Amino acid sequence: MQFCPTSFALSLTMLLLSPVAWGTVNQDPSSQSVKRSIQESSTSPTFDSKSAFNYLVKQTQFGPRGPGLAGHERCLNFLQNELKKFADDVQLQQFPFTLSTGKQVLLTNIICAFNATARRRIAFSAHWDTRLWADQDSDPKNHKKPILGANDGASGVAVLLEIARHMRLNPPSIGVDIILFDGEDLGTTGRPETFSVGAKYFARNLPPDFNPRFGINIDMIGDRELRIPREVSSDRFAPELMNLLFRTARDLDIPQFIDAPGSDISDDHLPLNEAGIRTVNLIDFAYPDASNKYWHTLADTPDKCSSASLAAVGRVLLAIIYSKASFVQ
Ligand code: 1BN
Ligand code: ZN
Repeated sequence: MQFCPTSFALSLTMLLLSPVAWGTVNQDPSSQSVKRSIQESSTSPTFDSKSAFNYLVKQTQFGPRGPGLAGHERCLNFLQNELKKFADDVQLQQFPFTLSTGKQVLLTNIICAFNATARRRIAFSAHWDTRLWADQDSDPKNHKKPILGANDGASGVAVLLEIARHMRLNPPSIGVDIILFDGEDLGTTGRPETFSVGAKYFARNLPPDFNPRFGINIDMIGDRELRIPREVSSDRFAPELMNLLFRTARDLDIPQFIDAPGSDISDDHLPLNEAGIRTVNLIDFAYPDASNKYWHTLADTPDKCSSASLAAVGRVLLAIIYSKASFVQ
């Protein structure tokens, strides 16, 4: 065999970049700029932000998607059909729940596997339901009306649908589980423990063999004025994963990730951590700014969101799937 200096250099670079074995290397070499540029030019996939934003708009076109509403049932059908095009396996986890109003509803978590036979797996999640009550709206007449949830509901799902579509076209070498939780937003304001009904049910009824190395939950990441700080409880549960996410964003020049502490938010990552799956939450809980004036109001509509914001998160998650996941011990 002839000696080829170019392929020798490439092999050496690959050897330097690849973790020796899964889980044994936790040093992300991305601070070394030469390696980084080689790595990203060869492996950093592109995230289709227009397609993602279409997914956001599509969900809102079903109307409010709170449990018991027509939009909830129609959106569930859409999500199931769309994910079946992309995933190896799609399962529904259904269970009854009684709302604070006394009404009985059926909740559905959607659980999908990509590269289903891979042993090394990671998980992504988002909630697909929207709040039944706009109880933070400035007009009290709206407090019992359901919200459209362009940001609070559709944004996280839009990014994960686009990632699912991407994985169909570019099969990852690791396994990826995507869970879309129902019933995240049924809680009573001021009682955070009453939220995340679907994620709690999932955590108490984990599918057999569900064992990802870590999880990343995304929520309220569509805000046009996106700023994602480090959610406080996530830094307690999985500081190395948080470091990797924020370092990846910095290396990719994604300014929407703010490497500074944010708030402590009760969200769907908490039940997963309680079930032993270390999971972080990427959330911008300042919609559109510190006033949070669009949160749980009728103003949570697509015009308050942007494709660039979805892409900021989508690009980081794709980098995790295709080149960075193995750096988490
Ligand atoms: C996030 C989006 N959450 C609800 N909609 C979680 C949450 C619960 C945030 C209680 C603050 C308080
Ligand atoms: Zn909400």
